[in-house]
Amino acid sequence: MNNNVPHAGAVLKNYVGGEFISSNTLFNNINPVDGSVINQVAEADKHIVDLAVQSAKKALAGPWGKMSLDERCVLLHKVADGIEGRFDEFVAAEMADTGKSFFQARTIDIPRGAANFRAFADMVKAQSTECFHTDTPDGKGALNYAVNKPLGVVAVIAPWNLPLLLLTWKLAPAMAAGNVVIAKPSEETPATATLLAEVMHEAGIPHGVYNLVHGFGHQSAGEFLTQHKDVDAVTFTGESSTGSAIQKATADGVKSLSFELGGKNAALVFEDCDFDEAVNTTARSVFTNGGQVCLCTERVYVHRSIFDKFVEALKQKAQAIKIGWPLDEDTDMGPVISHKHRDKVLSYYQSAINEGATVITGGGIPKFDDGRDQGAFVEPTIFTGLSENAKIVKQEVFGPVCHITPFDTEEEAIALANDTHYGLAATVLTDNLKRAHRVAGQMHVGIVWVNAWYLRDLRTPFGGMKLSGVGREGGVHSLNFYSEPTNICIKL
Ligand code: NAD
Ligand code: 6OH
Repeated sequence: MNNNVPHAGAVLKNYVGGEFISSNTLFNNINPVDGSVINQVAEADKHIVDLAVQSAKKALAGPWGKMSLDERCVLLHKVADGIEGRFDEFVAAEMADTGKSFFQARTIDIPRGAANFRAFADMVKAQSTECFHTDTPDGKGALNYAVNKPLGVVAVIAPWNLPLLLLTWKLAPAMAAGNVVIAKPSEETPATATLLAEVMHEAGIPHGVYNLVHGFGHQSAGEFLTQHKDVDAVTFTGESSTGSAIQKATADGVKSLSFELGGKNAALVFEDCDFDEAVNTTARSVFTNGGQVCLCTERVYVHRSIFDKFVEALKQKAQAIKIGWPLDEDTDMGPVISHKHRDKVLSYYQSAINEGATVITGGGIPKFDDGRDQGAFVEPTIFTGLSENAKIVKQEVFGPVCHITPFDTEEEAIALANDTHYGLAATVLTDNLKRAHRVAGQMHVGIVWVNAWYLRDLRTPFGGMKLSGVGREGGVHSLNFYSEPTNICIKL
């Protein structure tokens, strides 16, 4: 299974100041498809994290801080070239760590890793700064203009669901804006961040600009980073509760924070939708990546006049999902990330059943009669019949599951969709243009898709309201977060 996986059987090291370094503590990196050990990972202790921070500071004061914007952008394009040049290795590493399908890794995760570097290298060159002419009593005036400076040492803490995509989504703008970075990938998915260190090295990124520390959150590399006095900013994607812990840990140091957190996203399916398209889009939004995308739909609200027909059609889609080995061309869905996460997803399935849900399909573990029975698979699952207060309707599951509720009026649908502590994304399915604008404008979320899902333009604002995040990234929002403007006022 792991034969073509880069560094299979070896130790994945930290990358600090341009050197790959091991540590005294190793942990196993597990393939969730069959529970096998892919390789071991060197956990960074406090000393290694401190070395990374000091190397980063040195690079900022040295070659990276002195480099012209043009030179920096050329290097970022070289990093994108490097990812593309080692494309198959990145795909194999991401598939082994996550169990995601070959199709998804090669069409979404890894291409976006390269695209993030290209996009922000181009966007930073097009960035302008503010300029104001100011009247003064002597009539001669003053000129105000802002210059952008990097924040400094930026800790980038990433989750396991889209490992390279989400790490580079933050690394690329941070580096484009001139910062030095310390990447902390999830302990579940250390491989592509390590390959990226090799690419950075080969591309000629000056030593200390990109540092990589492996480990966990609590009392490990994650906390050592957020508590480090010389880390100037923390940019984090992950669970809302972890965001809260990081907010507490960074409070004394008053660091800049950007958080992309969890979601409990709704899809609103109106009676005037293109029915087949609405079913296809909803199936994609519920089951892509085994439901392990923060933007996935977990609550579906369907107009009562088409409810039964829609539930039946989505059931057919769920039952047609091919679950299996990542390398099989026809595999649609792999396992969830780990046995621990599978237990969590299954406990939500059980709570739905205990609360009286109707199981439309799924609800358990698929049986294969081969090595996959040792993996972390769960069935794509659809429930109906629960009240809006049921646990599975309120809390983020992060698995291939949704609950479907009927509604009668547009007002009711909007109220149901907004009745959540989260506020990341919503999907509106209707062919009525006025309704599309009216409903989309009333969603309390950062992103609304109308007749689409996960259609991304990297220039657009991206982020969440309420428990789903703090701030926005994407386009100028990213560049602004990763920069500090200094205003210069010149008396004329
Ligand atoms: P997680 O919060 O458990 O872990 C994310 C990262 O934080 C990991 O690298 C982990 O090691 C680290 N970490 C954990 N505790 C820490 C601490 N106390 N201090 C510092 N670092 C710590 O999240 P996960 O389980 O890896 O990812 C799934 C979650 O991420 C879901 O809730 C999902 O909705 C969310 N997510 C959100 C977005 C978004 O853009 N809004 C994108 C992807 C995932
Ligand atoms: C959450 O799991 C997915 C987030 C996606 C992005 O941040 C992106 O830029 O596509």
